Amino acid sequence: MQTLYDAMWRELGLDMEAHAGLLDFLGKAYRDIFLPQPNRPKAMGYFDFVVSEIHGLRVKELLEAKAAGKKVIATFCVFVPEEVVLAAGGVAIGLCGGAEVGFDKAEKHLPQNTCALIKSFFGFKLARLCPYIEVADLVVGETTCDGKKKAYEVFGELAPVHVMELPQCKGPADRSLWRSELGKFVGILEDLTGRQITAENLRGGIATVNAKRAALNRLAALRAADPAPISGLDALLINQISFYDDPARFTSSVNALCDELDERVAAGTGVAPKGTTRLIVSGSPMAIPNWKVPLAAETSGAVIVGEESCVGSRNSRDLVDGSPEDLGGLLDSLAARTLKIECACFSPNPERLDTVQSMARVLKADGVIHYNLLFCTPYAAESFQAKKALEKSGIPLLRLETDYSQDFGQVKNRVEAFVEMVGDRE
Ligand code: BJ8
Repeated sequence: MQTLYDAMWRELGLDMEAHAGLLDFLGKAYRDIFLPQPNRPKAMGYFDFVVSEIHGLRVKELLEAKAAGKKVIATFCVFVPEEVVLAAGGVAIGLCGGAEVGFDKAEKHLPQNTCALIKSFFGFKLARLCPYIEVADLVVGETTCDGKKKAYEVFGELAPVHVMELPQCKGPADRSLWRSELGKFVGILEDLTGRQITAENLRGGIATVNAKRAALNRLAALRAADPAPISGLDALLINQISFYDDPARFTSSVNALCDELDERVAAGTGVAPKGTTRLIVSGSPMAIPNWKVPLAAETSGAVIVGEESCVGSRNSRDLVDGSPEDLGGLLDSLAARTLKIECACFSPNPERLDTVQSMARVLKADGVIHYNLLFCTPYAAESFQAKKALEKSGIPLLRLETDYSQDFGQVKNRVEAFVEMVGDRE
């Protein structure tokens, strides 16, 4: 079937047949998973629309931005600061990486036992299925886990890549290394865009991204209510969309949704009855269309009320202090904020365990699903510490390891048993 965007996709060099198949699959999955949810907030209509245009309208907007002289910067990690991209007059987008596509091609460049997220972003590029990567002027990577840092070396042969060196610890020398990497990033973007980054335009970038984070935090806080005013599936979707939608439009849409949720909370209306088993998901990030775990939980009699994840609270919790007057001070603030992120790539990383426990308390969670992408060693290793720490506080934790394969049945069985066990304790 011919679509509005065929000419655009063809020009971007996508594999038209495979891409049509991917969009069909995605559209069907979305219709089956999201639309039948009971009592969805009306304001989810905006996000339904964004997903329906996932490779359409937003890509067209990016091409228009490029025609107007802007640069598109593609990222894969919350350590790459969108604020600096905005200050340079650019647009930041997260890349496709949540589906099992092109793995056969990716495995010609990467070991088979690489996590699905990494294989997916390679697969999308090699199978010519991601319009975002084709639009991007620069991919910015980071030295987080071993899988990613080695993958970027190879990815540099496929697209222009800049890698930021992220330290593995958070001592004074590590902080100064990261601060200098931010300074280097400023120079790279100035060269690419021809626009000088000043205190004024960086403060503007910080304000835009802070507003986006504040809206996401408002949404996160509303989920403490019982009954939960929004499903975990919808909340995860919103966090996923935050990586590629226009930031100002996204922020106002999240705030509009929160206005509706305020009313729901006041009226005691929710997506599941009061007293439904409440769970938090913690661990590796979930990129679109990775919806397996919340789907399993929310079709097993539980509701997800929080995500301790980079597609979740790790991305939004802390704001950047935009008060320093000069560029150096603002970059210091930015560096300080990013180094609060509790990625399992840091060693040691005890703050993450504190965060999971405090989220469980604040959101009144009955249990935690520790979600781990297969072959993601940093989060797999921390899952043992997380289990010990949470069980000490009386909160059960399920260690769940999966990938992007068709194992929904097994995942569902394990989650169902966990929900039943947690429910029996209440
Ligand atoms: S700050 S979590 S976004 S690195 S799942 S590729 S860790 S093997 S994505 Fe991440 Fe930044 Fe950290 Fe967040 Fe490696 Fe694990 Fe794969 Fe991962």
